[in-house]
Amino acid sequence: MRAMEKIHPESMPVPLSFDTPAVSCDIFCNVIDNYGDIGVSWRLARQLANEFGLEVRLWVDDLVSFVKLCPDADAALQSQHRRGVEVRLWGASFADVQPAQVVIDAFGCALPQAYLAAMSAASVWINLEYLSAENWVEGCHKLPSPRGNLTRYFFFPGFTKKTGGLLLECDLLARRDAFLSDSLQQKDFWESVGMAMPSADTLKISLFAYENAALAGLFDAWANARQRVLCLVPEGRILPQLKTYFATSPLTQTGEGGSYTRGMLTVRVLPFVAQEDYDALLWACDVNFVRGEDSCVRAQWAEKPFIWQIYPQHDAVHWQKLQAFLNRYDAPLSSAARHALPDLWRAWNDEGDAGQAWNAFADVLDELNVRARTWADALAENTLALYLLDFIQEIGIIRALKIEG
Ligand code: TRH
Repeated sequence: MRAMEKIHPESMPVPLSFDTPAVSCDIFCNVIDNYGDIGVSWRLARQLANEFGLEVRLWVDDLVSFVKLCPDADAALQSQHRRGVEVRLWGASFADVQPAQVVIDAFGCALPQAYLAAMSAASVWINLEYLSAENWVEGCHKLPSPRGNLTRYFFFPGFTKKTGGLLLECDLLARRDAFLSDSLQQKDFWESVGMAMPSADTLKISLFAYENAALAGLFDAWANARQRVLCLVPEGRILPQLKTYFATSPLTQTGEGGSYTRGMLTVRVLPFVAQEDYDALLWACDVNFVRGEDSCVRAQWAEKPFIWQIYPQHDAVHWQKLQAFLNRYDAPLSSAARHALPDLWRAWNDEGDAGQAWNAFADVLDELNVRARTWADALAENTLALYLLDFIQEIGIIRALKIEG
């Protein structure tokens, strides 16, 4: 592997020099469901390729899901180059594939046998884990797991310096600030979703969600709110419930292009957009409902109050994950906000009375706006790609020492 400069999180990304060949990196993504697995893998692949000059191949076993995030890609191709990344269909034979210097299996997916057999002890092998705010993560981050002559290392994203941090492109925060201070960019965004810029006294909410029986109560609360509420819903799993709500609610007006109005509430359904374009929706709104893992992180970088619908697990361990996050996020809040925020998050995740919980949440929005900013500012020091490259170099040094010893 070519030598990389020691990279510090405070520093700007160090562009790799051109006098040596680029470090090669294979990222394997097994799409289990939804868009989180491919969302994280695709974001990391682009960042490693475009900000750090790695030669990245992204192996995906479900190109149809990939095309949702990258609409100019072709789900029928075995191999294609998109945004500086070689995207390969994971399914074909690996007999002739030369393993990369850095191998990342996203979320513990099992590598193809033939590929594994071709890996050498010199390969740096990382298991990129799911994000969690739980305390145990710090103890497990970077742990080695020997596999024959290979070693696989756990790499845990997280919220502290002792974890792998969060995915954050080097220009994201500047682009966000530019958007927020430029009414022309905002106007362009609203035009892109077929709308005029909403009035300043309209509360704008994005709602990206799994099925949720709490939706009707929430819509009722917004329909009866004191101020206008504009809710933008990316198409997806919540749509059948949305349609049922408006089909059965009296006084609903149905407008063009998938919009519904009832009382103070207007709901508009939006098409699913390319991954790079989703951030503008979060920036343009005052409150964001997000889900899974990647959209939740994006909502945090948007610096707006947000409600997280965590991916539900059968053994209910997601409640511990949710609470662990809340413990960190809530700590400096006033007593009113420390009740209002978790109450709404729990009601939304529990499919309970989110409508009732909403009103208390709305009362503390100013405080939550401040918290969203202090939270994101503190987190921005822990960026995943930089920590990962530091760690890859660390492993390389450990290995070199072992060989010399
Ligand atoms: O789709 P998710 O619910 O994903 C998941 C998966 O279910 C996964 O199996 C699970 O383990 C994980 O959650 C925790 O939510 P997530 O992670 O937010 O991924 C959605 C991706 O879709 C994210 O990268 C943002 C992107 N996106 C777009 O590209 N365009 C859009 O219009 C929208 C709304 C989202």
